[in-house]
Amino acid sequence: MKLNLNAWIREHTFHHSRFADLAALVQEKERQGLSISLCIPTLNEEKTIGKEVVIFKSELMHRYPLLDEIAVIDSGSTDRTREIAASFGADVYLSSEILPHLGERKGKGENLWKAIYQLKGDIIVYIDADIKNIHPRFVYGLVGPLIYNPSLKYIKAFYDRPLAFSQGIRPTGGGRVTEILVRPLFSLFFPELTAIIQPLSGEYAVRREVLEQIPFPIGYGVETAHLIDVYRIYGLEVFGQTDLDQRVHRNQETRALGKMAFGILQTFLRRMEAYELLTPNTEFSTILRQFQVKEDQFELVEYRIQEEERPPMNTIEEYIAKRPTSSPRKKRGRKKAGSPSLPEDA
Ligand SMILES: Nc1nc2c(ncn2[C@@H]2O[C@H](COP(=O)(O)OP(=O)(O)O)[C@@H](O)[C@H]2O)c(=O)[nH]1
Ligand SMILES: [Mg+2]
Repeated sequence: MKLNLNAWIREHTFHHSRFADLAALVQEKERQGLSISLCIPTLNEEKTIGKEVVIFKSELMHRYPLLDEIAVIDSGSTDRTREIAASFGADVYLSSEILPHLGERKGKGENLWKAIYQLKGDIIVYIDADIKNIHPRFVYGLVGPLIYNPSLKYIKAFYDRPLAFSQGIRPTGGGRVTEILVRPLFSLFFPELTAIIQPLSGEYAVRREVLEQIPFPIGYGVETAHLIDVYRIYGLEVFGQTDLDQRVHRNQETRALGKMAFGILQTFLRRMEAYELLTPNTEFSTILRQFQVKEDQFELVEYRIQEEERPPMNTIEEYIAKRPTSSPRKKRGRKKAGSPSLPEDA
């Protein structure tokens, strides 16, 4: 399949500065009669939640009424997260108290799902609570494309545009789990989704009509599931992505990334099954798509990687003819040449 994603990337990739005229943004939002809710999922985020709430409330509610609602949905923090968020004026909910008869699940995705029920906005914007360099752009950069483009429905954040080094271009894109797991999987089975620079970013703005019709993994699979399911319903055209410059947040250690990858794989494999994407004769794509930065621009690069396989040597005629004969004792119980050489189940 010949796939050219560059036109999509040009038209659907924004920089937050395009939406920095907040008076104009609010005017257009009000003209359309849209309402917008912010959801911040939390678990023990007392260090960062206060500043997030203060900045969004003062800039995007009082000064420019872009947000109609600021909600913190908490997974049962044992620190002062809920108390601090409430003291700065957020609506604070315990995830377990929303739709309580459906039982309690632990994980970020659970809170994002409960937000659809609890919050009122036509658009919901999700922002992680552990961002250390918070700024109003995290919100207006994501809702801006939805306000100005009625055909867009799902806007993802990306960040950390890296610099081109003198010895070449530093390859970039997402974090480690994105580059090692999600991008190769998308390259194989959903090549168009490789146009999304950071598929696992925790910040996105979405229209309610989309959120209410897709399932939500409760843990780390939620972003991957969203991309696949929204893509299957609407195609790539409804997605957009916004460069939010730098984001500083907690860094996870490698073992935590393993847990994240494990959840993502479960989510992914379930979709492979549901969409019947893997059958005995599935042809794999051999193009891996990554991003690199060239002259300060993101550029999609393609690598053809074909992992061909050689058969077991004991199926090769020439090998069978010259194979050294082993000693009689060793020979007992051995399989005939040509039979599968993998160990059998015990
Ligand atoms: N890990 C985790 N995060 C949660 C949970 N509930 C809410 N969160 C919030 O989800 C957001 C993302 O979590 P984080 O650990 O930073 O994930 P990462 O940014 O993908 O590495 C943060 O705001 C957390 O406070 C939960 O049960 N587990
Ligand atoms: Mg984080």
